[in-house]
Amino acid sequence: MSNVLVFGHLNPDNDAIMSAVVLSQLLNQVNYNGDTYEARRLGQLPAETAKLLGDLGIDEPALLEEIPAADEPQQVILTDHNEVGQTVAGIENAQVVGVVDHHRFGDFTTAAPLTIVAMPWGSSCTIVTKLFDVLGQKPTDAQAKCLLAAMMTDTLMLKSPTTTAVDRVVAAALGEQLGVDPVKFGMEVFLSRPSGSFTPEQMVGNDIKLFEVGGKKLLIGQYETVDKSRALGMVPEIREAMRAYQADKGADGIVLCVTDIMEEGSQVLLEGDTAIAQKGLGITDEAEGVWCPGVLSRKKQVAAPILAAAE
Ligand SMILES: [Mn+2]
Repeated sequence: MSNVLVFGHLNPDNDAIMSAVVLSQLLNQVNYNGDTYEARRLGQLPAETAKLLGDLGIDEPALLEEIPAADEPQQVILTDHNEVGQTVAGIENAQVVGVVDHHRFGDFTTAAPLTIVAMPWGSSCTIVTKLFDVLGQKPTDAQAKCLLAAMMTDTLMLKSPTTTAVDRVVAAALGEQLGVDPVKFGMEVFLSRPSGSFTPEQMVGNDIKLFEVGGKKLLIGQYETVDKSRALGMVPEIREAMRAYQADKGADGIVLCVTDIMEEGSQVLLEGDTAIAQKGLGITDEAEGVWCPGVLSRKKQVAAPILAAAE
């Protein structure tokens, strides 16, 4: 019997944490493979995640800083990510026994066979919800709340182009179980973020991922807000924070999308060597950033065209 650690990506968002928390609960309740499962986090909890877990009386997952080398490698399941640049330090010391993800696969290799559940749906929690069906279980109301909250933040209230028909059906079913309208429920989750108090450093580092593109290290961050005007009033400070973050991570360039959920678009700011990002997005590096209407999904509308431009 092994104790398997289950965790989402670095700089966790709501989907990264909730997918790990609820998947580990599900696997424990069916005694999957006869092993035990413990959720971990690879960074600070987003405010909305901390609030919902607190309201539901669910313990926050413990922080996992690194996986040390050991005779018997630590078994892990990755949720909401699979790329080495987005996972825990020391991942080479672990045995990845499973992946539950809705992202592209970049550099993923393993020595042993494993379970991969990957669907191009709007959130990893959509996949976790479907796994309840697969394993003959029904989510408790607390689990349904965690799953629906993550679905709504990851799909920006089902508005992001990453949203699929499956997400709509699953969100409606969870909403019906809970007796809530999914979009209204999602709006409450968004409003539990302290949007008025984000510092430029938090806007930059809150939700950012490292990509290897064309032989360079490119950071792509996203700050989601219901009102971009406050962020746009502090662009010089944000750009300074972007330069500091890029230097700290040793990256070549950094892209930050200030995404306005209500206006349905993103102001894109660039620092460092972002030639490939400019090519992929068809924009130039303007001091105030460039407004890209309709751009809500970092994965589909920002990372994907940048990665495609490098090919
Ligand atoms: Mn996700």
